[in-house]
Amino acid sequence: MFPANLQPTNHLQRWLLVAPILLCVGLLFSATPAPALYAQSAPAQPTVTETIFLPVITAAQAAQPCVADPPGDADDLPDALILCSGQTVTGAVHRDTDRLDVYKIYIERGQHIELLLDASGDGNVELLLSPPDSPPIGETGTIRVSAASMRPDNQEKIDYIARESGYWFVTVYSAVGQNDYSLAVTIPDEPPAGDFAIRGITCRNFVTASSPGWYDQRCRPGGFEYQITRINVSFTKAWHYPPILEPPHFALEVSAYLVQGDADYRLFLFEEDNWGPGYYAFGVRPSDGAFSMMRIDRADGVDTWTPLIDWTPSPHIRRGTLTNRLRIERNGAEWTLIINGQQVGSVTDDTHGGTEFGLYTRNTEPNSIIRFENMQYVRYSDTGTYSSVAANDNGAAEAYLLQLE
Ligand SMILES: [Ca+2]
Ligand SMILES: [Ca+2]
Repeated sequence: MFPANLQPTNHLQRWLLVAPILLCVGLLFSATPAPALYAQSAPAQPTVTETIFLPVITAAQAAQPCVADPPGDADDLPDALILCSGQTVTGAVHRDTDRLDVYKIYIERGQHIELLLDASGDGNVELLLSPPDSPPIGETGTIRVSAASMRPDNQEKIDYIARESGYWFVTVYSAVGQNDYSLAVTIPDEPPAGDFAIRGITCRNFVTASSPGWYDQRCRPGGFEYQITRINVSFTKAWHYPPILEPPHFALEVSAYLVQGDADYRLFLFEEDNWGPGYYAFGVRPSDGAFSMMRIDRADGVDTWTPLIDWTPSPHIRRGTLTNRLRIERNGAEWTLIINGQQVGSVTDDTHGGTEFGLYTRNTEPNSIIRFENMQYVRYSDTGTYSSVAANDNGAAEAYLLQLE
């Protein structure tokens, strides 16, 4: 069922490496006389202390070659074609005659994956990422999805951290019409973080609210995107509930894009409640490709904005309505700021602590629409409270069932 280069072979390779070690250990123990546990009168056996160095072979050293499948046409998950990092594949999907092309790629738990889909045609193509144990789409027409890019145009982008190791499925889906596409896949050549928990954040944990003439904010159908419509020129702070950040060491990621108008989009982090002593805001201004990191201190109801990094252009920011991925990593007072996988800055500041975060946007044109999607929270295991978080938050349950229409 599986080609020779699939993960079971990798498991086999690891066992071939580990088995001799276990055999040596087993022989060592079998050669040791049984301890006289109950022979109280027996003299104690002399203890021979000898240090034995066993070779340590880690999985990371057993590099697995990735061999891509030849070009083809797969329409469901069991037939998915293997992709490798660095590869770009081309294809075509049509709403009526061939609406799905399905690929898969091996990702280690904790690795990032970046998928870029660029399509042309008269339709609308979407990009979906499904976890390793996803069932076939089959007759149901539903697919399990952990991350999705469903923009109104054909410039789809997914950045995601794998919650588990395995073959993740990448589906190109024509929602409308005929689309020729190219799909580029990149797994950055960086080791996964040591010990961490990952939690997908559903947009349903953000407030649904509307005020005529001012704003409208809500989760979009499908559950993947949170949309803020800024009707007049002002700003919106939408905060996640319940509080989930666990200082001191965590990271928060979100993808965002402008649908229309002109606005920035940011992550903001704060303590206590939104109207407490202050907060931080890290974000992108897509009109001119700039980012900033601000600290906002509140006293007597007045906010004072202090730029830790003032608006700075970055070549890593995609402009206009294209999707950008924001990542903020905080370890105590140390902050690392990353956009589209590239570090753009770092600051040191611990004026404000906090366990809460939200999404922020400030528009300069009326009727601006901003969408946030594929939010992830990473908790690093710097404290003993980690393990229970990991057990709860790495399950495949954090995927949505999407009905393909
Ligand atoms: Ca197909
Ligand atoms: Ca689209």
